[in-house]
Amino acid sequence: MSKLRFFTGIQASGTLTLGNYLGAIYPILKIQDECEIIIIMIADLHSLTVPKPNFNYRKNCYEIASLLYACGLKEEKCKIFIQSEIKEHTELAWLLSPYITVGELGRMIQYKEKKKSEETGNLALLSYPVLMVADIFLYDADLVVVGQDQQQHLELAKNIAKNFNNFCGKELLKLPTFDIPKFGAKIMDLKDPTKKMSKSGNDYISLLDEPEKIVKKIKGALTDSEEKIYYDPAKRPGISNLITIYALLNDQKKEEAERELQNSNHYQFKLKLIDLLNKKLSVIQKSYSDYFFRIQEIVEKNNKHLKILAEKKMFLIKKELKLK
Ligand code: AQP
Repeated sequence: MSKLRFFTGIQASGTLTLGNYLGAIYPILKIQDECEIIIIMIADLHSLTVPKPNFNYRKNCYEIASLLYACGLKEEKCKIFIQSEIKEHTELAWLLSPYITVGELGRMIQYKEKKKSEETGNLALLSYPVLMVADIFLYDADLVVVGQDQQQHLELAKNIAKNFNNFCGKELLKLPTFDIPKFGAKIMDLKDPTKKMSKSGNDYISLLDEPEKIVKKIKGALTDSEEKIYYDPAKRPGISNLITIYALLNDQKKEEAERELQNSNHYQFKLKLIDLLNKKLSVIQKSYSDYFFRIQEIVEKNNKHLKILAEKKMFLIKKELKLK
């Protein structure tokens, strides 16, 4: 296989969770060696759609970047950068805005949901998918990986690219392969396993949680009254979520995990899971401290590297639109 240019993004909206790790970082680790370059954007601008008073976005970006490297992404290959440092993202979003209607944006499920919880649908909540589309096309990526809940935004990205390329009469925006990880793509909340585990929620596992916190959180995770351990997300969302986590951390298929756990009760299963999680997290946490110490320097170097690619792409686009 020829070497891929990979792109993905992570919002700067809090500390990374086990959901981010298993749903987003883990799949990247698996394909790391097949990629020529892995571009990971820390999306601080996207996080602004829901303003958080006193939240230190920049510190959070450095924390996330350190954690990503600590999870095993290789510094030489993986270029983690900060979105707001590269002005071409917002500039391209503006240039692409005429190729989508307000009606289409208003139909985005995420917008409708966030609008409900924020009461007022601000303009950024409505228009942020266009910024996401700009992020995607700025680096001519071959492969773009996003979470399950972004499916609808990918369709939007394809439409905008089609409209824009039609207008230009050439394929200026290169359509990448889009991928959404399947099994384990959605890790659920521990107390309410019908909801996604989120860093802005209350019941997540942080990659920086100490062992005692892990014990407390896993012991307190909602399960059900049936003792037997088996996977059935529709009827048994709690236990199925824990099986998913266990299987992914162990590099097993869920059937293998089920077989291994068939003679355990809930209590024994939870103890095994606590042990496994603490082992994984202690390795990540140790490496995190080393990275955090020098992350600013690494990220600044990456920002410069990506800025060159973004500028080249913008030059071509602006030339096509007779802005150059
Ligand atoms: N629970 C999850 N299970 C699997 N994958 C997840 N991801 C996030 N939560 C889970 C994946 O992590 C990547 C980065 O996500 P993000 O930070 O950009 O945004 P998000 O999906 O909105 O993540 P959060 O934690 O839920 O953030 P907040 O609370 O700020 O909205 C994506 O690939 C995502 O799918």
